[in-house]
Amino acid sequence: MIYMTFSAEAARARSSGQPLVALESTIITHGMPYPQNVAVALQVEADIRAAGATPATIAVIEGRLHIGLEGELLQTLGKMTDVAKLSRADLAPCLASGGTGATTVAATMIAAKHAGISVFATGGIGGVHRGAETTFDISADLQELAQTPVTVVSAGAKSILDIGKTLEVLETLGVPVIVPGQEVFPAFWSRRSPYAAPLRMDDAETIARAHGARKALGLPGGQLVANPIPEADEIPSEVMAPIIAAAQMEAEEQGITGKAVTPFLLDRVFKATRGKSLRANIALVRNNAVLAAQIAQALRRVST
Ligand code: PSU
Ligand code: MN
Repeated sequence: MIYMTFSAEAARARSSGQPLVALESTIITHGMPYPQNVAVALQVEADIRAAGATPATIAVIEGRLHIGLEGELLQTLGKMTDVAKLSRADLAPCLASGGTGATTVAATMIAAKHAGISVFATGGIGGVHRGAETTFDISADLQELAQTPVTVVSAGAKSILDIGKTLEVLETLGVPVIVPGQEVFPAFWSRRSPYAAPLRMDDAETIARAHGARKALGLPGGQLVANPIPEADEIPSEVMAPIIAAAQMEAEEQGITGKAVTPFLLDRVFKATRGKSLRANIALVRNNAVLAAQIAQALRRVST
């Protein structure tokens, strides 16, 4: 038995068939420092409302799966320093043991599906880490995209990952990777990576129709939308490359493994750029929230 708690606005949207957009909580607890994390989470929720949809930030609090964090919950979560990071493997055990944790892309997709939400906005997804040929470090996010029918709007993948290998795995898993407005796959802080966009779709309507067509074909899994960061907020990849390389080296030297790798790298990069990367991160998440709200609305139009 899973105890789900909907925020009042999420419950209202659900019962009246209004478009909902899911948001993850690992980006709050492990992706950005306090207090900016809470401010950004609230801002992104406001952006979704302004764009005509209802936000639902997802987390597990004391054994309950929360779809929408109300009142002080977001603040409390954002302040916690050793909160668990829940991916696919961790979600059920955390619920069963009455624990508290933040959901990754994979776990947020599972929760969103469970709550009847088809669209989810975030910053970056997990993927194939550099050196995965020896570490085998491949995020469960990729498998989830292959199995769970949620369209995830990201800004591509950070170059803490091996973007080429990440795209190869997504192709093997049969996940549609859609880039709006350009022929090149974006690299999170920068609009361009060296890799071509597997698919290009320039409007929310088409992305929503593709989501529906996949379902109609009886195919499991979702879609990954890789939305380029707005031009004004971009950081050139030459600036980020040495910082990422240094962070990577440090992770190796300190023997960081498993689920600690991504948070470790993100933290090092934020510190090394003195907040510049945080500003870019905020801009791209807000940009993704607006596109996700448009897709959620389009989904409602194309499926009725
Ligand atoms: N990449 C980012 N920012 C993030 C994450 C990844 O650029 O905040 C978080 C997301 O929650 C993602 C998770 O689902 O890290 C992936 O972790 P792992 O690599 O351990 O699967
Ligand atoms: Mn990993």
